[in-house]
Amino acid sequence: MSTNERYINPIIPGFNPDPSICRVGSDYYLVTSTFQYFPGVPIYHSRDLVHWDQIGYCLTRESQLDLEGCKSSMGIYAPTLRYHEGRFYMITTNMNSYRNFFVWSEKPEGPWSDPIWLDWPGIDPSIFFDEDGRVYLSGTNELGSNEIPGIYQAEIDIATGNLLTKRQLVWGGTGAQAPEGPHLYRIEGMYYLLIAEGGTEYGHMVTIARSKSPNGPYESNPNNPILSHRSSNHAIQATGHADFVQKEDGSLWAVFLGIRPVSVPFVGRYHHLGRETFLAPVSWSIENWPVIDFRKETFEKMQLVQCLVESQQKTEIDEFDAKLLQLNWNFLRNPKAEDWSLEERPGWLTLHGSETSLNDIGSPAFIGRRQQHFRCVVSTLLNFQPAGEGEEAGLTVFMNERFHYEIAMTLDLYKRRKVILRRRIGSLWKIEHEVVIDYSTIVFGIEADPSNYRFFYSEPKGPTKYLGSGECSMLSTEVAGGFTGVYFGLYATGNGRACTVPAHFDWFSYKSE
Ligand code: 6LW
Repeated sequence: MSTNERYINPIIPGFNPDPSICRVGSDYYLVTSTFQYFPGVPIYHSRDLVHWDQIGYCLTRESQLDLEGCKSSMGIYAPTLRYHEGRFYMITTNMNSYRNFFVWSEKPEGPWSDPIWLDWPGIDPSIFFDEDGRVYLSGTNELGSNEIPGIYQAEIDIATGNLLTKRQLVWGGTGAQAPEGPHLYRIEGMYYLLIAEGGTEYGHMVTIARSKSPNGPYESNPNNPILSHRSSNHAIQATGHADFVQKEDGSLWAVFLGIRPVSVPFVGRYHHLGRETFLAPVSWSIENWPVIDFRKETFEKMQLVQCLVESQQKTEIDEFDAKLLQLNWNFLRNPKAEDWSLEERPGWLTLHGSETSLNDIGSPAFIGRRQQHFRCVVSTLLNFQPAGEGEEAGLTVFMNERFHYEIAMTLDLYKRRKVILRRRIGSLWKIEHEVVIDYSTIVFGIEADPSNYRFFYSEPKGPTKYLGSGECSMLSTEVAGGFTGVYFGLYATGNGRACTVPAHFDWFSYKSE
């Protein structure tokens, strides 16, 4: 692909922030942050920088990723992915314990090593392998301390994780808030330190400094930022937190995060799909500074207009007949083995609702996948015969434990089965509609457009009945806060006590328009 060819951005739609990328031969690998979700840090593969397939996760074991009690939007923050002499390294912070660590693997699809813990504060750790064999660790100031905000660096022994030199401030950025997300590169004999500033919201930007030595002093680019959509009416906002990759042809490309807000006229802008991964070419100024080329002229070439209508289309039907869960499913925090099974009823996903509900900072019986398209329809077939008070199973659109909507089956006071549509928005929650049913096998679905979710159900092969709707904006980051995006999830819960019966899901379908 050259800069003249068209491609669709975002290259990885849906909640996929803080991308970090590396190339090995003609293969590209990319990782993103995952916060309270498990497994952690998906690893994507591409041959052309545009089409990406997930090939695994870096953090698949509790020994690598302890999310016990993890608050939403804590857990795994911005990772960095690098390859050196036959090994992939992924370094990140687990904000649940506020500790930095790396894992390594010879195979990007995993399994990855146990964590090598670092005596290193701050967030957004990154590593750089220099040509002379030295390895540099960089990251932010220690949050909540008196350290001067900026990028700190030290040499590290990559075999042990021990620091070899004293941690020192190398660049404070251009003076905007939250200098973070550093990555160091050596390009034609110069060291370039790429960082994010301004915070990950609408003021986000990418800035750069350079030095003849990895230890500095660093000279700030007089034309910083090299990417920002702050104060613009660009359809893609909050662009920042970039990483560079060089193609085999020598051209430089950047991956970075951005958001696609939906405007509600005279009310505000809301994004509910989370921060997504974008791609743009990098050009060089005559003074040898890189510029991320995401201007209006290249906008057309990249079909960014189209991406606002939709991302790359997708139809996925999971019949739950494989031995392992498909890679796109995530749990909330560390799942309990007894809560879910693909074997109990072969060809079905079985969830054993526990006392933990979708309202808890815990691990309910839940599997979810990202909403990646504004316009899409998800549906599932559930077989469930709730027997006790509070037992419930269904389909949720989930931002976090305080912001979620669900269509579900439960019992009414007379122990009759009923379908409910519940919406929880912060401290407010309400069952908006309920309908008594006399069957126990039911299709639940959600139709999404950029502004609304419409909830429907049907008896298998029966007519579709709409139960109501809810605004997407109420599940957006602007309302719900945090760093994640919306998931569609299958779940079961006993709402305070364990369910006496399992919930069986025969299939799950995700169709973008
Ligand atoms: C991440 C920081 C950021 O650690 O948001 O956009 C934080 N940048 O670099 C969480 O994703």
